[in-house]
Amino acid sequence: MRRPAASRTRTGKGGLRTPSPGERFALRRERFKEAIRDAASGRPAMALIFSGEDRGLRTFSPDAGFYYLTGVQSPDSLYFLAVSPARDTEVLLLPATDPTKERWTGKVLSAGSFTEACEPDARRQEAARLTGLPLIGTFQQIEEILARPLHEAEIVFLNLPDDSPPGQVGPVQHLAQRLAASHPHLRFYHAGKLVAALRRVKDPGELALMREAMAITDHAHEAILRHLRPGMAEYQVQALVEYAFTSLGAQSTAFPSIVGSGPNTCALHYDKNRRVMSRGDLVVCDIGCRKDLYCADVTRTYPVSGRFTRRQRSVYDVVLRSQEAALAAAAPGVLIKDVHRAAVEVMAGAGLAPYFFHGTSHYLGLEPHDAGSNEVPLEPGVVITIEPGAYIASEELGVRVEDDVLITPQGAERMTHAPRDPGEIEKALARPRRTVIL
Ligand SMILES: [Mn+2]
Repeated sequence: MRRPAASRTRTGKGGLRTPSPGERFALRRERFKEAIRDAASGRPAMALIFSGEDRGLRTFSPDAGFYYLTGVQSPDSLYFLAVSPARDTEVLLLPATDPTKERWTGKVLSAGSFTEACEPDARRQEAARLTGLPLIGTFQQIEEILARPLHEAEIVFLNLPDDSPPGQVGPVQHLAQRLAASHPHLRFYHAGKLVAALRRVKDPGELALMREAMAITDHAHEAILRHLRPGMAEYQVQALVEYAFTSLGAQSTAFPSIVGSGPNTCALHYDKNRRVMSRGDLVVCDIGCRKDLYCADVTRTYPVSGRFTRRQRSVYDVVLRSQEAALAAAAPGVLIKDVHRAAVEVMAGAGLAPYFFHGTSHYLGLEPHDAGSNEVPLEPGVVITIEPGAYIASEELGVRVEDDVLITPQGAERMTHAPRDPGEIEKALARPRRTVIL
């Protein structure tokens, strides 16, 4: 059994206080260390978790597992862990501090150095404080750091990317191949699943950030309801949504905004957003922002004219009932496929099962489709989406309704609140609609 994620640290006086960032990440690493020890069954093992490479002008985002364990967003960094019966070693390697580069790209968390008195300088101290990791070096020291543990270790866990294109060997695979050639006794395993299992249950700090991302995404939906009108282009809705995200303090979108109207309501991942909408269309708006790396993901389907047609409303009602059934099914001990079954049953009862051809839920967190196994029962602290849909292409009629849901000890809590009741949507759209003037 997993221990519940700790939210507070006991103080000396027996009181409770919110943990510092360093403590929060140290706690996650303790659980990771236990997972590595379990997986290695007592044999000496190492884990190498890389942040990923900086690719020049493209915006860098760190490997989610690396960020989860360290809180570091710098490229070219490594969290190194060696466990053996004798001792554990943890080292954080960061990019060397490079003031010349920082003139172009700004400050990043970097390794710093030592003062003349041989003490860690301010940059190194800052890195240690934010991560809770006292041993810090530069990424160039990787060979030196690995030398001794490599003699002892029998098993190596690496965060190999899951989705690297076939045939393409990235730097992590390259390192693995090199180590395998020079140390043939080593056995290599993927660290991703171990970190994913930890990431599945969110701690209170993570939930707080997700609630912020969700509140901002709800606001963006309300902004759509104030502006949606025939003649508006899908990309204008997208612009409005992304303006709301940024102006409300989100750093970015969590995924490309999907604004699909008319025939595009039936394209699940449509993100071209080029069509001009007309009276009579539905528009599926599947949007989400990111707050401090944590994601929201909320879908609503609106009638562009302000009123659902009788047929649109009947399909919408079924999708909403299907979502309610799935929400009622979501609880600790239940599998994601059971939540899906509850949604499908309602669709099937209305003859819409053939038009619902995707899963009902995915995990949500540091990634919009977050890590975690679907074979493990839901438990308190897990966040999933519940998003049934019906897509009748011959009628250009697609409906999806998606909310973000926290599993609680009692069942499930809907965390997102943008209007989804059809009457409420029509009422909101009956107000005079604003025009965005630039
Ligand atoms: Mn989703």
